Amino acid sequence: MSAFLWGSATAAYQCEGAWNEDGKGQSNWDVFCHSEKNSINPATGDTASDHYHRFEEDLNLMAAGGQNAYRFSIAWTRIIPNGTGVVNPEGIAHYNAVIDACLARGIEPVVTLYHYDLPESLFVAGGWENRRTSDAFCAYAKACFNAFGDRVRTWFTVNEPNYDTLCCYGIGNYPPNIKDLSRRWRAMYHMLLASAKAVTAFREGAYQGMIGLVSDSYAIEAHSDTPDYQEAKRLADLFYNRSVNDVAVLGQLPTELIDKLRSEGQILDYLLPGDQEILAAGKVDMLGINAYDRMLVKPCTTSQTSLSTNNTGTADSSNETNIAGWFSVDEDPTTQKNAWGMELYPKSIYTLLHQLNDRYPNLVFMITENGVGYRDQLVDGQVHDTYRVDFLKGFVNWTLKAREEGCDVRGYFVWSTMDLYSWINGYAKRYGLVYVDYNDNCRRIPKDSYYWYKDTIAAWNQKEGR
Ligand code: BGP
Repeated sequence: MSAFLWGSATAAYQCEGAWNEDGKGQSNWDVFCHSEKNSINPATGDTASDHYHRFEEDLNLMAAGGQNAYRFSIAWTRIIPNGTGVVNPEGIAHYNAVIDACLARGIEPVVTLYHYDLPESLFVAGGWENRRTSDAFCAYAKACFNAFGDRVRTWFTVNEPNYDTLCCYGIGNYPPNIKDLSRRWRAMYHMLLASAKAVTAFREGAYQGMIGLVSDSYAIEAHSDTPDYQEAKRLADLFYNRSVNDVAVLGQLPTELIDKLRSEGQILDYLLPGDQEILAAGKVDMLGINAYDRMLVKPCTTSQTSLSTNNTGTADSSNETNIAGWFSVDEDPTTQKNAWGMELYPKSIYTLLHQLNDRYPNLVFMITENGVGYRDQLVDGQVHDTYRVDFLKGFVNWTLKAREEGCDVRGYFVWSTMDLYSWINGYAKRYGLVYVDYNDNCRRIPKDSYYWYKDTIAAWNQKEGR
């Protein structure tokens, strides 16, 4: 059996910079971050962590830290700058260099095709609300399989269809900044359709390796077990988890979801004849799980849907989720949280893995992201992020326990490899194992968590006799 993947993860827009170099087209995030709509933390990814120019240095640090895998995303706008049409050879050359640099260091490249950044031309034509985007994505995916499929063995189609579309069309903090969940369901459906089409193209091309989708899945819990709380849990599971995972893993949109949306009067005219076959053919080989926190839910008592999120890391801002007719997100005053209100609750990964394993027996899992944001401080050339070590240690231990108990987890990736742009939160919210000194030419400084991770991987290898 191949080695367990111990790695870390990034996404193109968040770390690459070089936003207008080597023939790259503009993405919706380039345009949004350059606009006045980007008002909460008006930072851009223009330079970001300068990873585009420094990937070798970053890979050297990964290799020196014992990491044997790197999850990164490809910027669609570097490969097909206008979204459809001509392939940009400089974009292909860049990712060839990244992939080759991984392999030269014994690092398995784990590629995500889509991580939030959509070519602007497709975005103005309706983005994911437009079904044609799913065909454009499939053509882009084929270009990537064709160029990199001889070396990349682990692929993911789309990152977080749930969270991304919830921010784009529910909370409204990501472009196109809409607050209308009916539009969210449409966009998410097309993303899932796009993923299924790409999975089929991967199989038809007979490429080696595995392909999956990355899902932000949640352990759904509640303070009470009364029937109304049980119903809130069922609906939250449908809303966050099954709406994505059933489609990716079982190849079908849950009937309960279709019924629920219809009962709200939504017109599901985007469900077309023939789609069921597309979804059924495009079932994934594995599910990537981005694990940050659980969902503690309760019955919804408001008649208005309201969604907000804390993008400032201050008490002036809050996280609120009330989905009318579905559920509300509850709070546990006894658990610790970071400044952005995220619960620090490592056991959630154990509960989640078992919940998913019960629902989808024998499914292969990969923890594609796990991490915590803090305003880390560089003091005397060091970053003592003991809070992050505690958090990650808890998640690793609970993941391995679930694995020992039969959940087929094949890898674990810390979010993030180094500090990078945090969507809307700017650069103050840091996740990296490596500190990026934005005031000093993006100098890299490994944090305590980097060394902890290195030791953890070394201990694992020793135990496994590697
Ligand atoms: C996930 C995304 C990542 C990353 C992470 C941290 O949802 O896949 O891209 O950003 O969350 O979230 P944030 O940066 O919003 O704090």
